[in-house]
Amino acid sequence: MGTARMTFLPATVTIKVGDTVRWTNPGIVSHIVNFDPARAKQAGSVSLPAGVGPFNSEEMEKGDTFSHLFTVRGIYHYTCRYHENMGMTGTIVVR
Ligand SMILES: [Cu+2]
Repeated sequence: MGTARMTFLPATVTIKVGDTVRWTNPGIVSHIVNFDPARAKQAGSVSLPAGVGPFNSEEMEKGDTFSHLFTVRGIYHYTCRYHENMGMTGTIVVR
């Protein structure tokens, strides 16, 4: 038993163009990595650099991974579709 940690770790990651980020769900609570502003609970909580289309993971259960190749510079703010209101948000900075 214990308290689930609804967070992305680390919350902010800085990478270079052409790098791939991989998310892993180590816990029993399902998550969806959400880079789609239309699916954000609060306006502005998801934002992408100009010209970047929305994307997201499938539902991630324990042990599932999701990878994305970042090809456009800029700042990406993303959320967990389920736990945005619990503060489960993150930032990818692509330089
Ligand atoms: Cu979540």
